[in-house]
Amino acid sequence: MPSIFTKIIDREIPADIVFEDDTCLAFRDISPKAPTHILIIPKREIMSLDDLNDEDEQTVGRCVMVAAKIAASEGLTNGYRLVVNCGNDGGQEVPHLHFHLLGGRKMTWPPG
Ligand code: DGP
Repeated sequence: MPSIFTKIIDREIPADIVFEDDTCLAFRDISPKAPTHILIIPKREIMSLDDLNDEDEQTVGRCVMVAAKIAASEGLTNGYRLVVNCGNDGGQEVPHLHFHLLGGRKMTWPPG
């Protein structure tokens, strides 16, 4: 199902894109929660972790690899956090699977 992220993939709305390949797109979060806050999304319209099927394994793996590469290119040598919110209790607002790459400050645990 198309969401606002489909519009970003299709360049119908602007975003600060930091990486793109055939599988993934990465862009800066519009409301950053850390000095570096980048969203990595699959181009395929997968609503959430709960909607993955076996064919998505490589896609999800690619997104995680891309997140680690971006963390390096953003200079997050002191560590970072990769987060996926899933469903209501998980705090997911946009119904298109996305990985939050957060860095540039010390993270707290447990998350709120
Ligand atoms: P989540 O709560 O996990 O669904 O996070 C959705 C994130 O998406 C949230 O941190 C804000 C971000 N976001 C929502 N709309 C836009 C947008 O139009 N552009 C960008 N760059 N980020 C967006």
